Amino acid sequence: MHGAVDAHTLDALTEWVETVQRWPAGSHRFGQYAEETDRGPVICRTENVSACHAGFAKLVAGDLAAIASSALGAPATAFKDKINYKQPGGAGFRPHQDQVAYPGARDVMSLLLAIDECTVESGCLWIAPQVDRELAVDDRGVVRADVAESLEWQAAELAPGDVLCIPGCAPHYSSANATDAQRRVFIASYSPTRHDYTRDDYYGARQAVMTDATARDGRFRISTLADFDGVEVAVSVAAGCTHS
Ligand SMILES: O=C(O)CCC(=O)C(=O)O
Repeated sequence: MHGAVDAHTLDALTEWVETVQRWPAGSHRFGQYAEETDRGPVICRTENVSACHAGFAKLVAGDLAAIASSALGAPATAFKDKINYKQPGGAGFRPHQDQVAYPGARDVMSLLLAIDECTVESGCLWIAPQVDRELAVDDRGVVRADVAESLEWQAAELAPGDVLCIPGCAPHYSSANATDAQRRVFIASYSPTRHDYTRDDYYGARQAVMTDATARDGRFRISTLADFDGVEVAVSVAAGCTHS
């Protein structure tokens, strides 16, 4: 969807992202993650942004909820959101399905809002929109390589302010950012309001699944699945948020 947010909102959004991006790694209790790149450690993701930022909270409950409701054909409620920064040299994500990644959620629709230009070179999303069922996964929880190779992938190049709707079963992946510019996106995930699946449901389950999975395989993860290809910058996380 081109120009899903107007120029005024896009300007505000860029300012909000820059504020959140300055939060130190480990300072946000839901996750302010950093990765190692050739240029040094950089912030790669903020999880549950709207929990601590009124501007993002309004966008998630307002304009983006209207788009999600229309895509789902039913009133939609957000249960998750995040910023992926993909700074120059920042890593990509292996093929995965959101429906598999979000414990207990049904009929998921994620909305990816481009903050910067997303091109093949900067690591835009690649999506196989025709898939409507859960696919076989490997020990990381991502789509098995042979299955991923058999799919027809489309590059979703986006301009700032564009929104890509990602149905829960649509596999997607992205490559590393090979440019000198940031490729930041805001992603909010919804399910039909009638399912009564809440932000507390999701974030409670997420923490438990991630703790168990990392205890089992020792892998760095910023998601329930080990889909992120980045290299960890280990930080200690306080029980409560310490960013301002
Ligand atoms: O930001 C990206 O390139 C990948 C987004 C995604 O699929 C995810 O965060 O799970």
